[in-house]
Amino acid sequence: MSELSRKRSADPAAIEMLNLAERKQYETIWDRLEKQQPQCGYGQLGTCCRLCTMGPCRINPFGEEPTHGVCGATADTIVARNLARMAAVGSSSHSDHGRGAALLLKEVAIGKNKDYRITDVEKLKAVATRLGINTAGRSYLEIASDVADVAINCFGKQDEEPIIFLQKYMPKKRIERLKEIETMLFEKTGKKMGLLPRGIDREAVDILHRTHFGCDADPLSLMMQTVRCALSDGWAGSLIATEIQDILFGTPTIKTVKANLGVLDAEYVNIIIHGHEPILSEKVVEIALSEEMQEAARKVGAKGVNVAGLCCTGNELLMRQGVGIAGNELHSELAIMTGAVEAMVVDVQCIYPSLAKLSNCFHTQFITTNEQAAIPGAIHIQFDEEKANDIARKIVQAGIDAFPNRDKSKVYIPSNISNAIVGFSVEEILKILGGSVAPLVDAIAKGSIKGVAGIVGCNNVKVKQDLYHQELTKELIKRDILVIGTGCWAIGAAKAGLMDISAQGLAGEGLKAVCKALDIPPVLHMGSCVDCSRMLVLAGALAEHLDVDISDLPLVGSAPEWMTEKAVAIGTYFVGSGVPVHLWPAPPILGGPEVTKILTEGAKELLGGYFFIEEGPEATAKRMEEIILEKRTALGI
Ligand code: XCC
Ligand code: SF4
Repeated sequence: MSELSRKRSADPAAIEMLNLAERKQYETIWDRLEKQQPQCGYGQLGTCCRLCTMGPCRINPFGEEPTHGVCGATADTIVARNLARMAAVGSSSHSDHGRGAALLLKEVAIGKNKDYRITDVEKLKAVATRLGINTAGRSYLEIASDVADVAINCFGKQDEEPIIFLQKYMPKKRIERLKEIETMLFEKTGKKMGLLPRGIDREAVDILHRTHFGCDADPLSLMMQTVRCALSDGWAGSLIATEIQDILFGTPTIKTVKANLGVLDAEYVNIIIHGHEPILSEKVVEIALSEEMQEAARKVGAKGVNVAGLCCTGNELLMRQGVGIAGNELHSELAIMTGAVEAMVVDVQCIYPSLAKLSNCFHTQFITTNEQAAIPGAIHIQFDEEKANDIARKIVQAGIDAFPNRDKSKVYIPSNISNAIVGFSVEEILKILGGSVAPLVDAIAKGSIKGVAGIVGCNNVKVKQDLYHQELTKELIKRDILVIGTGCWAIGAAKAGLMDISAQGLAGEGLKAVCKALDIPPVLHMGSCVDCSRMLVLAGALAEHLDVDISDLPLVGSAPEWMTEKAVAIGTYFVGSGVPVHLWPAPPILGGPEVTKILTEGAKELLGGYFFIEEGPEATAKRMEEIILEKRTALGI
């Protein structure tokens, strides 16, 4: 039986839990994938359409009939519309998260919300200054109110100007390049194809509109709007989430944390927070760790309350508060199966509906809190920022109340636990570099670091959990490529010990020397998925320092186990920002040869960033290194 588990995950803790699942007959996401076989080939190629009720239509991939949908749509039209919609959904998820942060900042600034406060005034002033907001002689609440207004305006403004956050954060050279492409495309085709986003909400709605029945059928124009929408996520929606969360909860600082299921403690009330928004999770941590709640836990026979994170809200907590992380996305069912989780508290995104049913096999309280992610079978405790303290108390109490119902005979916590050094916000990176990116640029110019690879994205049950993440990361650092990243990749890397200082030993000589001098691991945790914006800001700082475009830099991205629509948005905004991005598994575009060509070759020529597909960590690392060397040669280094 362990044979099967070993095929499913590279994480020893997961393998143990999968063995247990098999013994106890708990159904897992891996089992459900098997039941879905064979999966639809049209869907995999992207050539099925159900945008109207004359369909569903599908296109024969072998060039035989049917070659067109009922309305006459080609495979490329169908593929392009489907991909555009994926990016719109992904961008909207990140950006709506950013909106929540912006609205909360406003409420705090005007004194309407008393349950939250501004933690990082220095960051507030830095963001305000960058946005051109006057800070001299003003109270920090006045400044915060203005920052919130600028952010909120990015969502709903109706003029044609690029979004303010993008204007103030994206390097000038990239903005100019995007403008040039817009002009060039108009001159060449006579069609208006915009790349600079006007409003966050608008660009997603634009995609919904243009992919409605009987609108845009042109793959190129659909793909350009997809890039525009994704850019509104990277340089505004997600960036707003990151910047404002830093203001509210503090900019991450370097710290050592623990990762993997071993962070759960059998003697404590264990509360896992899963999802994405620190507005909920920060509060739950604050309340759970209060003396009042610790005492309440002791009263029911526990040693106290232990909080652990999962997925991206877990990343937010570990970056800012040093809270241990129980695992990445594929750990969410496994964590409940330990039988030691009193409450799994979730907000939005990446939460399997299956968790409700699985929780019923245990005493675990599966608590949903957000009206945008209600799950049948869960206990819903509606979260409300204005009553955050009271509601968080109720949530933590529900966990404590469940402790006496724990069935000790069902408890099994794998002992696996790794140390990880995390907290690499751009601010911290600059601090360790002595205040400017110059030392990093020098190390790259000298070749001790060949370039920088950003790895992001999910676990995908179709890929052996964490294997690609770990092996690719190791292959890259071995080649003297500094690896930075976010999301479930970061958790996978942390669990594998790749963010421990000892990982320096796995790096090539050049990278190792730099990491030793700076006392950092060769693999840097930059946060949650919305924090991919931190990587954009870092890339921007490098580009401005050298007075080049981002696309000139020896940077490359990868999402080697991706699965969500948010990952499509992230990949696309990196491409739109000039960074080549590797994807595995292949996105559902291969049924559209023209779309595939636009996103690979076409994008390379136009944007400098482009997608490429490669299978296997070694082949991918090799290709990523080649790209970096190509960029180095062009820079003359
Ligand atoms: Fe993917 Fe974001 Fe979700 Fe993990 S949590 S599964 S999007 S990597 Ni952000
Ligand atoms: Fe078929 Fe066209 Fe309707 Fe799509 S939009 S389902 S291709 S008729």
